[in-house]
Amino acid sequence: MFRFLTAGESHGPALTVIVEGLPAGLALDIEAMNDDLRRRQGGYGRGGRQQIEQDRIQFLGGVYEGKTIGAPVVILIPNRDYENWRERVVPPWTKPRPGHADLAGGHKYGLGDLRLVAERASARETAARVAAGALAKNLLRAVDIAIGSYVESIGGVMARVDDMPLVDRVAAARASDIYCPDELAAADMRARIDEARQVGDSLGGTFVVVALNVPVGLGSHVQWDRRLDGRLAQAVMSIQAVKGVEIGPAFANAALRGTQVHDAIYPGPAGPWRQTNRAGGLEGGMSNGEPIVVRAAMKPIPTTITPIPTVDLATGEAAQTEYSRSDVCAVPAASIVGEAMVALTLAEALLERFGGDDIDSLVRRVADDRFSS
Ligand code: EPS
Repeated sequence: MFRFLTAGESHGPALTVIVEGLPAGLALDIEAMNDDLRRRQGGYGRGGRQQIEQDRIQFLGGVYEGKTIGAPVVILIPNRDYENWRERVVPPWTKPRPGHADLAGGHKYGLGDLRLVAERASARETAARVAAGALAKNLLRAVDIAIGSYVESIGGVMARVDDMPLVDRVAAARASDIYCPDELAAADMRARIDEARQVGDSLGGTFVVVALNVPVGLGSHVQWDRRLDGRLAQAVMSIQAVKGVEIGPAFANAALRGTQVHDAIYPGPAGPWRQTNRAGGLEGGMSNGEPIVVRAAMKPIPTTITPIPTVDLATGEAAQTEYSRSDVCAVPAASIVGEAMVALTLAEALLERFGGDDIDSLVRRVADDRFSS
């Protein structure tokens, strides 16, 4: 069984994650893992907090001489900002920010100080998810599965990438400070973010995660909770501020006829072959061998300099939200979290299908399956 759990608060001593179920003997590319953490911290539109943090992987267990040993892997990411906050006396937060977890979380857990809700709801937690996802990517790389992402839109500015192959989109996004493969659109996105910063507002957008060379048959059609499209949607939807998830061009497909949507199958030298991928790599809740394409919509960050009407829960009176430091736009960062959540979901599905307590037997089984498909 492959599973992971994160713990830690945004301004607590550290974030941590335990990942269980990775096969033994998996070599870990620590530089690539730290690079994912660095990419998550970056992206045009971030606020002051990222000047303070410098996230790096620290292993506390499960790894020996750069390889997994089959035991749970424990990763620690210290919060540098902890030192700045531990002595600070902060009055209780009683004005819930619309769009944040504050109102429902305070009610549910009986916490009068809404900061205690926000501390865990904060997207700072995604550093731990990206660390876990980076671990999963080592497993996926061992069987030649590649994960990438790109920012597709910010604040209504859309990238035009239809003519660009997926691999080029992902490569161009890596070279961009806003993780967008279309340079013209990227310039407009930056301008939109600058403008939002100036007027004290925030922006959302969409990003796309792709998985290439995924073996056929991950997930299953036989039971609802084994369907890989549903599992991917849940994993990506669970990212803070994500409110929509789409597999392939699903919403556009809904307006077309069946013969315009379904990807015709042709005989090819390496087995059945397709010219199109409007299914986004998933049919019947299973991977079909085409690239998996998952799109996510992120709402604008709920912490805005411009106040939003709310209620002061201490008095029951009408009030305005109070600003606390935040990002203007975190869509680029969220795209890296999206990669992590897709990697973790695929790692789980891969291990379900091919098993393997050690990496060599897993790699052999995947290779045999690809050969016979
Ligand atoms: C966040 C608020 C900001 C973000 C934070 C998410 O943090 P702070 O309150 O310390 O300024 O920068 O994201 C991170 C710290 C991170 O590493 O991604 C929130 O309220 O969700």
